[in-house]
Amino acid sequence: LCAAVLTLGLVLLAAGPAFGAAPITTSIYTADPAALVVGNTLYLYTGHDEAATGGTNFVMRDWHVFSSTDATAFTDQGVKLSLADFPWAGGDAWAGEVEPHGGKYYWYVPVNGRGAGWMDIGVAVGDTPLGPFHDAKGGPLISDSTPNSSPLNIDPTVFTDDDGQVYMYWGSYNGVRAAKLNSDMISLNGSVITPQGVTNFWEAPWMFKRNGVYYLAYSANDSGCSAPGYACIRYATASNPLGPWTQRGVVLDQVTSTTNHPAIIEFNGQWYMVYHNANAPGGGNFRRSVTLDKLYWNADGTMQKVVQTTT
Ligand code: FUB
Repeated sequence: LCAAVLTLGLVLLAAGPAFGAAPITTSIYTADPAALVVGNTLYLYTGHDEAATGGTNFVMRDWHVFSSTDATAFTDQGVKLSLADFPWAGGDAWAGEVEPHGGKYYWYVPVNGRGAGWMDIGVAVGDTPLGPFHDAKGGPLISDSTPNSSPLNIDPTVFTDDDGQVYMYWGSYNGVRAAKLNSDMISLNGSVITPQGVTNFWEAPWMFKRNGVYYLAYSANDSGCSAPGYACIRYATASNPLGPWTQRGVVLDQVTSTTNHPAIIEFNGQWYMVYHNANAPGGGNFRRSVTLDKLYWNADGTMQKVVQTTT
């Protein structure tokens, strides 16, 4: 018996703790993670998939916040922002991101502002990472004069450089856009540009900086990295926050959901790829689950492809 227990212990030790592709929750379906570290806590801001079993479109009305102090066990802090917080918004609580600034937390979200095809970007603000959050502008920060604009105004990622200048990237399908934000965080500083070199861009940009290099990870759906209808996560690097960018390859292969959405962050000395898939029981393309896996760097500043754990 002692030998059996010892063998089992050694096997468990060798396998290490279960980690990764397990969803951060199975109580609800979550998608489109954005990650933020404040103090000793990792916050994940997620969308909330509410499509019925077999549903063929997104049903998304609010956003949740999850917190963790070990990147393994996550606490659902509940609905911290919803469409009801934007009286001018009609639907589609899609992929947002939170950026701290001046002691406040700004939550940028794409919403359907005026009916099908009209995607706008709004911004809410709160005094803590958990809010409470309220509409900071009373209307969209980004909006278009036509429906089904090209690109759609979705999936904002907001990044603050070392000099304090804040940048926002967003877009979908037909390209990525970028602009500087003013220090009020609710208005643009200058014009909207089309950054160069972001090849195969589909949606879901995530911008960050490491060792003086700017990184832009994003969802791509070219045949070089994913099956038709599915997406991989590519990334590019630049020496300037507005580009031009150089394509560096695939950091995450396609997952079990058609869409994917990256958030790359360092927490307690370990880098993570936070993303979503359809692995939760009853999951699907419109019933997704946020998960995370460890991410490792090469000495030359490129990222190793993330291994999607299955435990
Ligand atoms: O969740 C709705 C949309 O699907 C997001 O805006 C995209 O990033 C994709 O995940």
